Amino acid sequence: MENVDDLIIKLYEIQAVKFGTFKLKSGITSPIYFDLRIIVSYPLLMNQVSSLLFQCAETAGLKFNNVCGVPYAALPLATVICSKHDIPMVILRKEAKDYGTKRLVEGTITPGDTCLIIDDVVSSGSSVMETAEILQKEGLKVVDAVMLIDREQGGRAHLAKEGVRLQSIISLSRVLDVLQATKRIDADVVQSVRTFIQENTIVTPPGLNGSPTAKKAQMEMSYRARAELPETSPPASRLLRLMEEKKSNLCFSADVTESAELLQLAEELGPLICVLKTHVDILQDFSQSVADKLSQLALKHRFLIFEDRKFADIGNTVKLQYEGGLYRISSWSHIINAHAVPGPGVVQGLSAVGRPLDRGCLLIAQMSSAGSLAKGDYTESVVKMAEEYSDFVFGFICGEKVSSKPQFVHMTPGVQMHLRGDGLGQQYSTPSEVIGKKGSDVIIVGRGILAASDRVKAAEDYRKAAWEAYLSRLSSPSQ
Ligand code: 5BU
Repeated sequence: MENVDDLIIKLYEIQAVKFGTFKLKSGITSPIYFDLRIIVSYPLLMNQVSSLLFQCAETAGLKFNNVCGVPYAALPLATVICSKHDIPMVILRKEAKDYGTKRLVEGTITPGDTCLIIDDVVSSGSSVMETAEILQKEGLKVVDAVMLIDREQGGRAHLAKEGVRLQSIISLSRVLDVLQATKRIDADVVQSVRTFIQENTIVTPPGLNGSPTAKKAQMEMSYRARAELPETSPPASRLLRLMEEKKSNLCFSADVTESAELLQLAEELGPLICVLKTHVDILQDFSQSVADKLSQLALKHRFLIFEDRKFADIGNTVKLQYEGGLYRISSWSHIINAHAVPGPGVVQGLSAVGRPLDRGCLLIAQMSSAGSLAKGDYTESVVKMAEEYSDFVFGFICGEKVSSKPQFVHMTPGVQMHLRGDGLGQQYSTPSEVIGKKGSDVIIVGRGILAASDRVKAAEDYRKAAWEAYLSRLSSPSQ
């Protein structure tokens, strides 16, 4: 390989880099796709890329005792490097096996050793961070990572804040320049990729790198960027995307007792909201046709339906409650919520019904009512449970941000602009407090809208207030 430009052309020729319309795991559509797994079919190229990665580490003077390639693309690359240069390697499992040692990392580990992470492509940096965390749990230190391609989506700054230095060989800009200059792609394609990257870049607060507070500081990502993370589940990704598209982080709590009014509200407020929340058991006249009509309105106005059922029983019972009965909630509600009180069985039971349908669940980590017992250690245990079942649980009902993991969505009830309570224990905060100060993502508003003389105008006021709080949070380095 003469130089990096030749490598780019070669990668394009073997279709390790492709242009078109690619649905990413998160559901978002990207105009460019890298897949370096194909490289195993081209041994010469595999050797060349491995050599480049090793040279890059050497030139930068990196010190390490062993190497870990992020599966699967970088696994053969790490193997070649380790074999050629006589360096011990560790292998990461994608999932812990459920027999034998249950380890996530294979290979001999000496706690205190430094492990170099190797990967093919870095975008947000979160998969490098996930790998680093697993290795660190095993006692290894991770200070450096070497990547073949940097998609220039803010991963470098994100990793720097977490104490991991990134070296990369090829930038996305270089890929575009070389392929355009050699007439392999045209200006329109280049522009569409640049726009996509711009819109999906992590915003990292400036001035924090290297400071002692850097590790603690929360990286502020746009909803769109969070939707695209590989660890974001399909329901969360769908919600985050439509929030960004509709510029709405407002969930309307349609607490009315007649179906006709519910459907009218869904029709009128639908364009302004990202989620419509129901309490189906307060409707006097529920029938399957109400659920069907609501589903049609959800499609028409692009909002998700959230049945606020607060499941809280043993797994087998909640499974029956979710799927069957009069309401057949799983057939029409995209989102449900549950109390963690019964233990993981409640999530397992719900997940058995909801996951095959691509539904998602919010765990109730905190409540808005005065004297709520959901606080402190309880809230922390709820967050742990969510992390354990993150293939179905995609977020929380809470008063404030309870998890720093960007794939989780935080939704907060008890929101009004003016009132301070309802005489029955409800406590209110304003949209700007909830989104701007407490770091939640979505406000849930019921009577603040329902009690207004002009409900559409009230909904628009809440949408605007919550959206502006989100925008100023994005541009504020102190958040
Ligand atoms: P309000 O009218 O905005 O106060 O209605 C709040 C809605 O959110 C209502 O449907 C409650 O059942 C729901 N809610 C809540 O207020 N507080 C909580 O902690 C949870 C749900 Br969980």
